[in-house]
Amino acid sequence: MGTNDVMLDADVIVVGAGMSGLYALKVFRERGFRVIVLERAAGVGGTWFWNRYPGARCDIPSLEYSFGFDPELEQEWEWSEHFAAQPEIERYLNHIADRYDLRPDIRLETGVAAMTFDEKTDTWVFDTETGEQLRSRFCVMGTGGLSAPHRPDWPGIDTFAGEIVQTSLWPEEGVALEGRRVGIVGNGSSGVQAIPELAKMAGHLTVFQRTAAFTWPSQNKPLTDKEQDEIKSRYREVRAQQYASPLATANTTGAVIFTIADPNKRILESTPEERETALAEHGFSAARIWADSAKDLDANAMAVELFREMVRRTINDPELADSLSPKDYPIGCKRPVLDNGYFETFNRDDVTLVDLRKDPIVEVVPEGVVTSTGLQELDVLIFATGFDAVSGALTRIDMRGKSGRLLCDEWVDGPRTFMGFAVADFPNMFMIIGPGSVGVLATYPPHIELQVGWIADFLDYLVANEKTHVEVESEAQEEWCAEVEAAAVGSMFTAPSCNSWYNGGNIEGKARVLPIYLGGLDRFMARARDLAANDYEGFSIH
Ligand code: NA7
Repeated sequence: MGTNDVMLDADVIVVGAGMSGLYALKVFRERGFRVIVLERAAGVGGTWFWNRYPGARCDIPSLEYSFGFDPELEQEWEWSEHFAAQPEIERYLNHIADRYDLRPDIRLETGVAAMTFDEKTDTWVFDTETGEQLRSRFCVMGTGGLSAPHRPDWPGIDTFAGEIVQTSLWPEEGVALEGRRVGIVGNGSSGVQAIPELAKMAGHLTVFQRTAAFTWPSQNKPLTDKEQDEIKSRYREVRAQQYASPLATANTTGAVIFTIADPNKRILESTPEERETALAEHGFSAARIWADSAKDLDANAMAVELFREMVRRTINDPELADSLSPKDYPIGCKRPVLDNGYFETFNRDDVTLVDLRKDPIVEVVPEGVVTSTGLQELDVLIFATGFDAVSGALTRIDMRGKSGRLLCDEWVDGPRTFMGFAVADFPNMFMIIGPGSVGVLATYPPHIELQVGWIADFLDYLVANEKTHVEVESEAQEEWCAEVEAAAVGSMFTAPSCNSWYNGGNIEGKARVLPIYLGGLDRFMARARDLAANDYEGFSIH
């Protein structure tokens, strides 16, 4: 069978019905492509389907963490808080699925077990976990950067007689916590959000902490009509700012996630009185108002000390305060964590901290978790232990490109891509916000719009020119990888003491590389547009 007469189930198969997949379906379909979306979950929403643990909330202001492709949608949707909680975002994404009639082309509970590029016909063959086989010309991965859950394999974990849950796989029917002895492992964003809520519900909460966290008060509050109307009255300008900015932000309301540094403040030159005033005015956030702490490790160390001072002032018990004080790694190496009363929770009598650096895990037994000082009896054990981030959702699929090359083998030393869009030897495959792009550093919905638009234009170009094969050249890919590396020099993400999901350091045995381009979304997209204008140079097309 020639390439043109092969039977296709779709022109494009999109993997994932989260924000990326939903928008990709809408756009590709409007461009005339036949599209099928494959989704493992029982509902749409991706991250916002799975992460339904108590306290789950976005850390980007709602009015910016939303799509700008349809002004009517923007005006009709009402956000209730500055930082929307999971149920509200899940409702929003379901609304999008309905409003644009996306559901008929989405197959839920249909995970992708394997995908293989068929070189004879220039098509992708998908084997689903439900036993079906589907074939398409192109595939577009909307699998997300934080969607491959990671759980440590502690000895004896399978013997636990109670319930084990992961924040990132929280059951839709919920988990009974009231009055029970609950343990939680992990204090990144998920743990820090969940801990104050769990403490209110559980009979007793035990927090197992490996690394103390820097967290910043979220300052979340209800959105007033006035605030919302003000942004809505100038939404085009806000979106234009987002699309053109390095982080896809417009600094509308409470955009505190990335930085609140004052360009005129340098902690290395500050007096003790100035630092005291900063603590009085900003509390924990006093540690991140300094411009010099982002690039200078000495300045950063002083800012860390300010944070630790604030922990000492907040926590009643000095030994507990010491355990909760971050050490040995700089501010800014991990993604900022926004909190709602996290530290204060540890002053409660019904909350215990187990500092795993002082008191390591020995094993899990049916009754609970044994550490070096003894048994913590538990009814429920919750893992908020993060993700095999950025590349994990892709490497967990048995994806075979040319000559049967397996993606997870190709990426054993870290992902190698061209701008996160494509991978050499994996023709006709595109990724939305893939490894090697600006990734999670730019606000997802506007960022997704730009990336999907670029991919859709490329697909149009291929069809218009009657091309059935597109593949990035390895030289172009290597040049891009070198550029990503160069852009990361001097950033806190690559500080030797930094272990974070950004750089793979959160998972034992994972290659330590930063597959995120730090040059900003504005520069990234300008580059992508130039490439398109030059007939997609760097790609071999036939
Ligand atoms: P994170 O930020 O990766 O946090 C995971 C937490 O789990 C972190 O405190 C880890 O400690 C801890 N962890 C991981 N493995 C272990 C083991 N084996 N033992 C003890 N503790 C462990 O994931 P989140 O889900 O909280 O947040 C991910 C992103 O989602 C977040 O940045 C936002 O962008 C949204 P560690 O620091 O590695 O020592």
